[in-house]
Amino acid sequence: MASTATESLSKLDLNADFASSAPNLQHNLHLLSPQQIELAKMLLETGQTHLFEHWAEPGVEDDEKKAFFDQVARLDSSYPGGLASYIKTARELLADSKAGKNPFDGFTPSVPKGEVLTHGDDNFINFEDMGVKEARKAAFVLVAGGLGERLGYNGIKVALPAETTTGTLFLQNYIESILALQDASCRLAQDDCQTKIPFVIMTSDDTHARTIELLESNSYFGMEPTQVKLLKQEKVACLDDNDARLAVDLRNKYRIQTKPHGHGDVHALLFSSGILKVWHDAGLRWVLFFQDTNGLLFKAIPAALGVSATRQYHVNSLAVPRKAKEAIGGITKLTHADGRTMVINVEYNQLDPLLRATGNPDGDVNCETGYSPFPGNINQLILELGPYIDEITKTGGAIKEFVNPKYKDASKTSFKSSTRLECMMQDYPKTLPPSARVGFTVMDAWLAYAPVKNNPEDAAKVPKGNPYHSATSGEMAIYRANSLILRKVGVQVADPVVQVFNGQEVEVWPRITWKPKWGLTFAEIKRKVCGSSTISQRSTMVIKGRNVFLEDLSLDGALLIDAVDDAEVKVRGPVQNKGWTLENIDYKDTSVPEELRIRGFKINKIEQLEKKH
Ligand code: UGB
Repeated sequence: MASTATESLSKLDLNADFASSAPNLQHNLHLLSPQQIELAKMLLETGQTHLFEHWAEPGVEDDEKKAFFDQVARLDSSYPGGLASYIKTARELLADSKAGKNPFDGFTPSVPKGEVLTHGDDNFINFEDMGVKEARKAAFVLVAGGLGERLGYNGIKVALPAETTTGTLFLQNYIESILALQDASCRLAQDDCQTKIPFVIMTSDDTHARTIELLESNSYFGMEPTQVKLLKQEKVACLDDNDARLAVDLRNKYRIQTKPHGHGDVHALLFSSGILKVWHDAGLRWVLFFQDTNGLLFKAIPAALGVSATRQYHVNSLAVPRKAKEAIGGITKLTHADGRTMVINVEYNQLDPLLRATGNPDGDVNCETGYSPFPGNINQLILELGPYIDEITKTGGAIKEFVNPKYKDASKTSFKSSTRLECMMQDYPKTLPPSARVGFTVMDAWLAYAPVKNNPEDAAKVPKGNPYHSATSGEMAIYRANSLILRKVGVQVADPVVQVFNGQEVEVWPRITWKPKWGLTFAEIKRKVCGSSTISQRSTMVIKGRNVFLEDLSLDGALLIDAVDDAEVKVRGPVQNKGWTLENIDYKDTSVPEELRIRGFKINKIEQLEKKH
């Protein structure tokens, strides 16, 4: 025993020279495991000596020293290429940023051509039909690691109600929509289809535990727990200066400050989890990525998936007409002076400078249509699994990163606060070869996009005519979309009234909601509505069954229809009652729960007709 200890101590002495630049580390080396010593070497070689400046003598705070290396090991293993590669890339990107280098240098932007869909026409119906057929070969991936600082909500965003008429939560809506697609796709398949569509949720330390708790306390909203897999993203190290010196946590000198790396992490996580291969072996063909708070999303999914399958797109991004300066990226064709081209999202803060730098002195402005000529990226991506696996096997899922330091002054030598590298999932096509089939699909925003991102105060300041992207507008958009869809299938839905909630002027349509299994596609809704029905503006209608048929209904009040899947229910005749009303509340009124307060209204359930079957 004694001789082994002496041997290893003498080995350590021989090796300890590497730490001569960090005497405080050198004194503590005998506390470290061989793996930790390797990590220490890497830190010194990458110019991180300062991390050990505050280290105490052996015997003091030894547990903290070990915890420091646990953190370094985590940061190292969760980044493709390890921490050394992170620091190297950071130095390069910080140098480019200091030099004011434009990441799009040499590229000229132009408006790309994509598939533009019109809701409800034959083309749309055919794409939806194709999309539903393909859905049994799809897997869904929700990126939900973001805290939503712009929204300022204390809980996780997927736990917010998408609308408060039924109180359906975002996560619930997503799961019920995937299950409805699964059923519809299997029914079309006509074989003994037992497909369970896989659903991955990317979480982070900020959201992981609360996402599990939400799923478990709601029995996974009807999904089989084995269908759902959570992948947690790790944060990345913060950087203190242009030399990419890692930032020491001010609250604990044995920790490195960390911040989120962005939704681009999803690709590396899917790759390292091995799940893509499992999907491929199971015969899956598509991976659909989506974000945490878009209550309209699944109205767009069947048609978009149909476009991917028909056009054989390796990458298909969903887009909506974009208002200039709206905080969503613009899908742009970039042509390089050397002939290279790519169709890619240019993030909202980069589009304006890029346009100005390339001969468009007005920058990001609306054209004669009243919209930016660049379609707005809503960050819903459909990737074909085979080519996706081929690509990320090469890259390890690493996505091109960027850095956005806030400099103290024009010398760009120091930062106001530490920064870090970030990456975005929509930058995946940046490494693809020119032969890759990269396309996009544009749909109306009323149908496809109503995220909940802004807090009431910021939403109220959004320039007139631009979308609020608030809890208020997100909920109202669901009622508007459902009303417009019912109008298209022949229901006379009354015009909306304009009301102001939390300082935002919104159209209030009848509060019409349905479960995804009732109306997944336009054709299905059309099949379930016949005769001549009317719905007044002050009405509320909730459809919970699958086989509910509206026939000559005249609704002026609140009607709730709940039916088991097998029951065929016909809803007819006049229904009139006092109904449900909207009552204004102020977002500052803390006596009201936060998830209601951020909308600026609550629903008073005065009188309703309930039909249960
Ligand atoms: N997210 C993570 O899972 N992890 C992270 O580290 C960060 C975020 P934001 P953002 O469609 O509306 C995006 O913050 O990044 C999740 C596109 O980049 O809501 O400002 C997070 O939980 C932009 O091009 O959005 O902007 C959430 O689900 C535009 O398309 C998602 O990532 C815009 O979204 C997005 O995070 C949009």
